[in-house]
Amino acid sequence: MKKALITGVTGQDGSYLAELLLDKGYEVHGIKRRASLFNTGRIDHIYQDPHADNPRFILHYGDLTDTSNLTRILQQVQPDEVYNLGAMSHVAVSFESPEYTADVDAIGTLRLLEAIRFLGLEKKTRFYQASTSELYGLVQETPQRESTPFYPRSPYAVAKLYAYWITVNYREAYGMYACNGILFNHESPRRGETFVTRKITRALANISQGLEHQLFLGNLDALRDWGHARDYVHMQWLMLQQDKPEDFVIATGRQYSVRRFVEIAANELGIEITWQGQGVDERGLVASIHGDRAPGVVVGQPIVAVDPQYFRPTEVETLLGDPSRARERLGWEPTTSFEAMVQEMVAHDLDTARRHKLLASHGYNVALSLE
Ligand code: NDP
Ligand code: GDR
Repeated sequence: MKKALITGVTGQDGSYLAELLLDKGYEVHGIKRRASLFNTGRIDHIYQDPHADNPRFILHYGDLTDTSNLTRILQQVQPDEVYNLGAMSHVAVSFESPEYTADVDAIGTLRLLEAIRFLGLEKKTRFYQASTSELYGLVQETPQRESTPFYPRSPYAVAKLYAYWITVNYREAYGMYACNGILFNHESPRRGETFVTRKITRALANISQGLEHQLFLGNLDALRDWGHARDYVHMQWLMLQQDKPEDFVIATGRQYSVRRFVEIAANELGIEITWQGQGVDERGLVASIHGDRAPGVVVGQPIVAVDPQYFRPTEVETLLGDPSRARERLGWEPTTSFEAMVQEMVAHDLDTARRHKLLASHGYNVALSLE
């Protein structure tokens, strides 16, 4: 039985990857952080009783800032594969906490690689690094492919640049099977609530039920290549199953603006919006409501507004990936379309909003869960 260790197992990708590896018969170890509240909501459905005979899903407390902790876990688990998905992954927040971001995202990667080497596991343990399209930042070529030069535009992206190159360096210097997946944005109903897609689907679902009135966003014109996280974790696994380690761009090759994402998500809820104003005066006005999915919305009411607090000091305006190499060498195709992904996210958040509305109508306080 193969053993895998996942850092960031409690995150969006970690949860889908753990499911995938358990399905494939792996023994899966995950590193979770100690928090004052439970932070395992995304993996509770696959939890296994540690007292049972031979559990295949095992959680360890740990942190990417803690060398001795990482070394001890690696020594204990002796994994065949390590997936380094743990990170301070929010680009905007990285401007607020640049040093911590560097410690976790850059040096955390070095700590893992060095621990593998220190323990003499460099010929046994394969290593996947969660690299990112944010490396392209101020884009030098469109679409972006493996050979496109990097130009990071945030403390997050600069930290990830270090992680990218230290992974390449350990591969070349020590012959490790170590590779980078340069993944473009990928989303799902499990996406963190402060990333733009989930922020939109969650807020619009709440607005449709009259639980919220307005959604505040930053740059509506940013362009992204959005895929589904379930497809992308399959790719992470595939990258560690090849004869030799290589870096791959994983993307859909299609691009949409944040504004278009709002329109498509709203339309899913039976809301058609028209845009008025420009820049920070921009408002998304409700032009019409069709069907019965948005009983809480008043026609003509503005439901989207731009708030400059969500603008970034340096923005990544446009990202579009070219996944040809992954298609040719790994036979990979995304299975979920952009439209199906938005539908799935909206349906999930509408279901939650309806339950909150029901609870509120019976006197329960849903404020906490709407924060
Ligand atoms: P999430 O933010 O959903 O998950 C991040 C995970 O990292 C969480 O489990 C989090 O724990 C954990 N983590 C944060 N800080 C630490 C730390 N100091 N020590 C150990 N673990 C830590 O990210 P995603 O699942 O979306 O992304 C997975 C990886 O892929 C990240 O590295 C991200 O940067 C990268 N990536 C993501 C893309 C995307 O579009 N989703 C695209 C390209 C790259 P906790 O739950 O306790 O917060
Ligand atoms: P990104 O994702 O920065 O691409 O990083 P995010 O969803 O945060 O932003 C995408 C674009 O939307 C614009 N935007 C807003 N973003 C947020 N979060 N909130 C808003 O209100 C808002 N309004 C407009 C942003 O300016 C940006 O242009 C994600 C993360 O998962 C990274 O970890 C990963 O490496 C990259 O994707 C690929």
